[in-house]
Amino acid sequence: MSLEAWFMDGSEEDQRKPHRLDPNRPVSPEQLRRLGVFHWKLNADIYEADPELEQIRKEQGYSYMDIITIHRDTLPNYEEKLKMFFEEHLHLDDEIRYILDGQAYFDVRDQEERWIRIAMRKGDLITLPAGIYHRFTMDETNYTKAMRLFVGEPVWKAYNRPADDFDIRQKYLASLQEC
Ligand code: KMT
Ligand code: NI
Repeated sequence: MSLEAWFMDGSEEDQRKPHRLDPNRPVSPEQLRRLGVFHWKLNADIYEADPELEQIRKEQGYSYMDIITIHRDTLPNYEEKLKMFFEEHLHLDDEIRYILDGQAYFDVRDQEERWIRIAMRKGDLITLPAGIYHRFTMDETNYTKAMRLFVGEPVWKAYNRPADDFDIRQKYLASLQEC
């Protein structure tokens, strides 16, 4: 199963709603790959002893991992954090997330600055490249449990847009030109 993604409408309505265009304009896995977004579908029921996950971590060098449960009752400063996650930002490293339970959305900007919404469901492992503008939101179910992976010691620092002067941003833009 591939990821389901679509171009967003421009409405300011509740960020947790799907925000599909009418008619819906799907975005293919190929289009996402061109933006540097990669995906694996895994069996989240066996994440604690999954050889497939182990192999990906080894191959990609994802040495660090922790688990975050995003729900009003489990995450301190829930509202404040959700607000931060939904600010358009970038990181200096890849953002790697594996949905163990529940669901949520990642939004990424394409090469023409359009928002693409990616539906993350149980079993989806995604990597967003360093330097891509993106944001995160819960959907209407308001619950997700995710594994956070990182190459080496994690750096959570987010740079809100505009962050165009960073080398990583310029490097990312250059990587788009190559395809
Ligand atoms: C980010 O950087 O946007 C996040 O870490 C989102 C929450 S983790 C599923
Ligand atoms: Ni992020």
